[in-house]
Order: sequence, then C-alpha cells, then structure tokens
Amino acid sequence: MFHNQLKPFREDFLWGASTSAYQVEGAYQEDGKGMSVQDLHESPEGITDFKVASDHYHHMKEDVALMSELGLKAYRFSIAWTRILPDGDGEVNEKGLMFYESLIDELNKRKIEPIVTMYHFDLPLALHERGGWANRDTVDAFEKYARILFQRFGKKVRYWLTMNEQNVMINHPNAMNPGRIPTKKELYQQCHHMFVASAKATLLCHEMCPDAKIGPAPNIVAIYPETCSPSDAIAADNWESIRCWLYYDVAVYGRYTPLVWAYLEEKGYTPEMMDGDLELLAKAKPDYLGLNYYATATVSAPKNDGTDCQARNGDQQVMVGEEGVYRAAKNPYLKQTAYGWLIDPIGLRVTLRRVYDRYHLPILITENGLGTKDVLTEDGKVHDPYRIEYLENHFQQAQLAVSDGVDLIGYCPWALMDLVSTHQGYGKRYGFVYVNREEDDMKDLKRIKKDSFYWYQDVIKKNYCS
Ligand code: BGP
Repeated sequence: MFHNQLKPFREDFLWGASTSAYQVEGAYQEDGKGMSVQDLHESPEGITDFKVASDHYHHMKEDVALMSELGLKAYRFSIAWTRILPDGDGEVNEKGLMFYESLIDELNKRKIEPIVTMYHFDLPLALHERGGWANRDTVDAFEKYARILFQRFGKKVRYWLTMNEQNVMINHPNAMNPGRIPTKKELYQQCHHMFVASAKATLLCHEMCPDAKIGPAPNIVAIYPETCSPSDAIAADNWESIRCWLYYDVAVYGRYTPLVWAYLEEKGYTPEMMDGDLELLAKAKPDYLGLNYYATATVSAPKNDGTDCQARNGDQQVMVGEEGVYRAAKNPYLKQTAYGWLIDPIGLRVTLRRVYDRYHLPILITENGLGTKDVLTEDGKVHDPYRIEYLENHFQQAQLAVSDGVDLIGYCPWALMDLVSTHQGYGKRYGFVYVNREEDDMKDLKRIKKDSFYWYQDVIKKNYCS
C-alpha cells in the first residue's frame, strides 16, 4: 500500500540500542560472578571467547555517557543471572546486584529508559549441569531469580523482557548446550519449561511491579514461500508457525498453536506438562512484544526423501530445513551481507504487520542491525556508510509499518557498541561505537564513535529518518 502521508513515530518513541551481558561485559569471574554455559563456549579457531569482551563491566559509566551523547531514549541490556545467583538458585551475590543497580541509576539519571532482558542465552552452568531447562527445577530457579530482580529494581525499571530468542535456543541449540546437543524431544521439553518460567515471571512482575511492562523477545521473521505453488505456501505456513507463532501464541494466548501441536504429536515431541501449566500460561499476559528481526527466510515444499535438512551456507552450526516439514530455498530478490545474512528491509514491514494483526499488542524492536567488518582509519575514524544505509532502509520500513497501523513503541538496533559476535568475534561488528580490540589483542579497548553514531544521533533528535 502506498501512503501519501506517512505517520510519524510516536512522540515518546523509544529510540534505543541493545547489548547482552555475556557479549559485552567481560569480567567473567569478577565480583563473585558464577560460570554460565557461555563461559564454556568453544570459539572457532582464532576467534575470541567472552572473558574480556568489550569490558563494559569496567567502562560502564563511560559507556552510559556515550549513550547520553548519542541521545538514546532507551538502552536494552541483559542481566547476567550468574552475577545475581552465581550457582543459579543458591546464595545471592550482592556485588552483582550493585553493578546493575549503578547501571540502572546511571541510565535513569540521564533519562535513558532501562529495558532489561532477564535471560539472554547465559544459563548458569550449575543449573546446566543439573539438566538445565530439561529439569523442571530450573523453572523454580528462574522464578526465584525474577523475584530478586523485581524486588531490587522493580521501582527503577519499567520495561522487562523475560527471555531473549527462546525460539533460537530451541531451533539452533548448539551455542547454549555445551557437552551435548539435546534431541528435539528434549528441546521441546526445555521449551515448555521456558514457557512456564516466563509465565511465572510475567505474573510476578504484574504483582510486584504494577507500573512495569513485561514481554517476550523471540526472533520473529516473516517466512516467504519460494513460489506461488500451494505446496510451498503450506511449507511456509508450517515453518512460520513452528519457528515464530508458537513463541508468541503461548505467551499471549496461553495455548500451543494447533498446527504446532499437531507437528509435535506427529513427530513424538510433545512435552510433559504438570497439572495447572495450561491455566498458568493462559493467566500470564504480556504487555508488549519484543521482536528481534534480522531477515526473512524463504522456504519450499519438503521432498521428504532424507535431504530436507541442510547446513546453511555450509555452516554445520546452523542447520535449516526439516524432513517432511519444509526446505530452505534461495530468495533471488535479496542481497546479503559479507557473512551471508540476507538483507530485507521490506521484510521488516511484512513481519511487523503480521505480528500486529495477530496479537494487537504494542511492539518493540529489540534487535536489528548489520554485522560486518569495520576499519579504523589512520585519522582515528570509522566510516560505515553501509551500516547507515542498512539502518536507514529498515527505519523507513518501520515508519511505513507505523503508517499501516502497527503500534510500534521503539527500536533498539543491535548493537550499542561492538561486542562479541557469536561465531565471528570482533571480525563482525555491529556497534555505533567502535571498540578498539582484536580477537587476541586487547589493545586499549578505546571507544570510538563511528559515522553511524552521528547519523543515529540526528535521527533521534528529529524523531525521523529521511
Ligand atoms: C541475535 C542474538 C544476539 C546477537 C545477534 C547477532 O540472534 O540475540 O545475541 O548475537 O543475534 O548475531 P551474531 O552474534 O551471530 O552475529
């Protein structure tokens, strides 16, 4: 649809930026922090681990000052569960609480809305060793952790996100399960426990912090059929429901998507539930939806001949396609990044419209951004017109979605500053702020504002992207 007049972003639009604890903080063993599954992550040869990262733990005030200079209205970050409860559900670590309290105070002082993700891929190792999310006790541990956060920060934080990309943890479990990749049956059991844990945290948040809002933050993208063949359309429906809708349907409506339940039954993956689980899921209602968007996916009908599941771009870490369900297909209309990620700004508009039509809840874009190599030039600058172009195109589509009627409350690009990319360390950078380090060489960790920093500053000032 063409609009002669575009609607503006709302006055209180949350222009933000995102990070996550284990990718940005470093200080992995400091001040009583326990080990998480990410501390056991085996990086590919020549790629950094998460021990130092961008050393935000020691640069926190400087980093918040940069956020303020950028003009951010919001900052989305995650709390490391292991700083608060080093072994997941035992003693509370006051020093961990103090770190986040000073971060939150610093943000509030500068009128930057803290948006807190409670759990971003970094399950405490002690819980993992006891079965992790497959063990029902982890639900209780999460509830205990949530209670501590709401008690301490409930008056200072208005926006909470329960879990980052639950659907990625289930569909691409490698990075969160050191030791052994669980079977699909086990993963859907983990998934059910995550749903119950999120529902408990949501109810608790509403009870303990009546002025706060809470929601999930899955990775949601529209799925296109490769052709207008009805069989491709069914495959696209299959994958969109299994990959995306399940994670909002349970959170919003408290029920498993019927198509997904049929799939789980067909495959023998149905999770065990306890009495009262479905009632609990139905009772917990999110106030808004977080949405991480990078690019759409395109799929075709399965062949069901043993070849439907394949490695994406030859990367065995990311398997796509599922036997008898869908096959991954190429989209000839889209360009890709140097790392093979598709670029689809219009897909963002499609995704936002679909999500809003389905759930009628305010949406906050909790991640979106371009990961690529950046070069620090001799004059000490980083010229990243490619990032500006990427974000500008996406912001424009977001505004078109707003003009289509979507209630979009904010946009938090990934990432505020360079941080450790899951498989590519510092080779692949996302930030508005360059962090001067390489994989093994920590250099001076100096913060350098990229060209995109100044461009975003202007967008925020004008509440507009021309
Ligand atoms: C999202 C995760 C982030 C971040 C981002 C970029 O899926 O929520 O934590 O890692 O992807 O991906 P990558 O680090 O693989 O480049």
